[in-house]
Amino acid sequence: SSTAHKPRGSFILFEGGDRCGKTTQSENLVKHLSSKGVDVALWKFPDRQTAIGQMINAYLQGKTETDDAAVHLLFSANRWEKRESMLAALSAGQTLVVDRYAYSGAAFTAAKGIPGLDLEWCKAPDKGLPAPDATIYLSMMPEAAAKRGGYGSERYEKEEMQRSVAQRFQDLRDATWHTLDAARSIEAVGSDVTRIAEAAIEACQEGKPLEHLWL
Ligand code: NYM
Repeated sequence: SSTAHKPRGSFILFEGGDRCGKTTQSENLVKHLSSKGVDVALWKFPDRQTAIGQMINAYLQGKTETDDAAVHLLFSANRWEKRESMLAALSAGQTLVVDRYAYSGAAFTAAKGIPGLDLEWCKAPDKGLPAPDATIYLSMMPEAAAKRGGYGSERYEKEEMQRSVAQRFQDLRDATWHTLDAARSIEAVGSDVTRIAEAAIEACQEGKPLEHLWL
């Protein structure tokens, strides 16, 4: 079209179990896109800087015990409190590369297997949040992930839990979803990531509207 309006940025999400390489891949993608002149920022959830994020951080580090439903709602609130600045960045034309989001929220809580906290319950508080344009799921067998220098010491970083999380992620697959075999080299995974991200950015430039989660 002939409008002078700047096209919106794209929302590119990385999801996966712990130690699947999300952080490396998201950082490499941001470096690559910046070098090509793309206006891009790296975001990460949980955002441990906010007051809510500090409560989440204490829980993950085992310093506090929080009811499972309550902590689930804190993770969700931590996304809602960032919603406005997320929408502002995207509409200003900035592409956001995001390390974890609502799919992690639903997968990790549902993986606990607590009666009542099923996948539908877990998805409910995130309904209406900005939806990603592309979700890059880095798939890796928990056994292989564990061999990558071992899991850390945070809550959930156990093979059994990770297997359950991987199953819940499968139930969350949608039209934005791209599964990559993350057991390959950083470079091999990275070239797939670049291709998916560039296609998502192009679609947004061509006017693809931003969608909302799980309505
Ligand atoms: N996590 C992350 C959740 O349980 N719910 C959520 O909504 C989100 C975003 O927190 N084990 C879990 C997944 C991870 C941990 O770890 C955050 P990291 O290493 O900062 O991505």
